[in-house]
Amino acid sequence: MFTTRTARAGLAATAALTVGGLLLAGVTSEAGAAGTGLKTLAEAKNIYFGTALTQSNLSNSTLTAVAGAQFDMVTPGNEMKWDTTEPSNGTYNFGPGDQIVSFAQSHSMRIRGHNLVWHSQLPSWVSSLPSNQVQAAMEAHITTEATHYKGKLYAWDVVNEPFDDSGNLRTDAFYNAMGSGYIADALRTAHAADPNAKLYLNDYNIEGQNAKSDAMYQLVSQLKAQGVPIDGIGLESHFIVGQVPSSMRANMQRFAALGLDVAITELDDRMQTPASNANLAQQATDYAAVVANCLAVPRCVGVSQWGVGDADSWIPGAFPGQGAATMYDNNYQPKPAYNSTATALGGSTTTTPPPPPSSTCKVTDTVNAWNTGLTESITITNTGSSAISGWSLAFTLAGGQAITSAWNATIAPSTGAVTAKNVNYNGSVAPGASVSFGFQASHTGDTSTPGDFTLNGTRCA
Ligand code: 9MR
Repeated sequence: MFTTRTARAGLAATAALTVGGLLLAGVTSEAGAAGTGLKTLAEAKNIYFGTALTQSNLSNSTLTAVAGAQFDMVTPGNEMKWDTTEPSNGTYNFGPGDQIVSFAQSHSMRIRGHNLVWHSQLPSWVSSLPSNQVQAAMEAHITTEATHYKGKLYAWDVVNEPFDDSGNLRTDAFYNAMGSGYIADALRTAHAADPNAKLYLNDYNIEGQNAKSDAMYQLVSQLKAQGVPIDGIGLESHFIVGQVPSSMRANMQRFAALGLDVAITELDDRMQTPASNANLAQQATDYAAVVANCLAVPRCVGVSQWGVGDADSWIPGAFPGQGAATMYDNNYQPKPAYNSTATALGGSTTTTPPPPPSSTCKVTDTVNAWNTGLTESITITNTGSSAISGWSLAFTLAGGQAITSAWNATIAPSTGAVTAKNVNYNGSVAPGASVSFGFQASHTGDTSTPGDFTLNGTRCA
């Protein structure tokens, strides 16, 4: 099983390397570096972790810094769609898409082309064509765009969202002109233009097993049986918190069993805003579950989030009152879902351990307590190799303890986190030497001694 994905990843890497000799160095050094971020964790598992980027995103340096550091796959959010690339019949505009490609290449990221044929973001001239001209227009569009980007893309979403919410093929311009055969025709045309790009059908609400994913399964079964070039299925994965389908993994496995790659192409997980902590925690659980599903299915090639952070997500615009759907907040700070994703990818999110005790000081303390009071005697030993000239020892008293008097030191404040400082006659401590001081305190039952001591800013053993 593992071999399958390793092989897939290898093929994918080859595709990236053929983008140009320029990329070779970048990809190699990236893979070799002990980097951080989701992409590094994902690559160690032979998958990618991607994001969508739009042209306007590229002028936000905070966003692009996160994108470049965390993700190794880019899907253009809008820039390769028909309304941008061929706004009028035979007039092509690849400038915006080229900018995304350029950003991706300069950051050693691969690219999922999105998309060639879609009922939406389709210029009106296409749907206004006489139906006997639609096939030629579609084939010309696919051929011209896929040829323009030939060799630069890892994959193409050749047909996007072909099904309606009930699982019937949408009766769009393409279906109306050609029937269901437009899909095979689109795939064949794309394959002829860019034989090395992985060719996908991509849709939403096909993540779990349901009528719509059943319809997609039937369609791709037939396409495979007919020898139509199709390589993968994109599961968009626009989720609502707490609603990742329990059948998602089994659903992915059945597509994989047809000999297809599966990709999570547009992951986000929306909630009411402002986000509650409970929903952010559920979102973390959801993201981890999606990543785990991908890792569990050898033919799952990667996960892409739709956008970098909540500030650039499409959700608030499309679902008023909802948002917070990504791993990064409005300031591009990681959210709980980022940590759960990193953990699911095999990373560690344990907090930085405290520095090991210094070898330059050692503290012992003894306490003598009675029902309402205590005395404590503290000895500092200079275990370092240089003399201490003036000392300041910080420690925290147990709750309820209040210092009433001190000797051989001045201590302030009287409760909580306190600092004891030398008096004029005991500030110098030679290597190997010790100095002692003490205090009397009242207490309310907790007579424990401080756990940590910090001498002149350094923790002591
Ligand atoms: O993110 C895209 C957004 O900027 C556009 O306004 C929107 C128009 O439909 O399309 C968004 O991306 C869609 C993607 O292309 C296909 N799946 C659903 C995505 C969200 O609508």
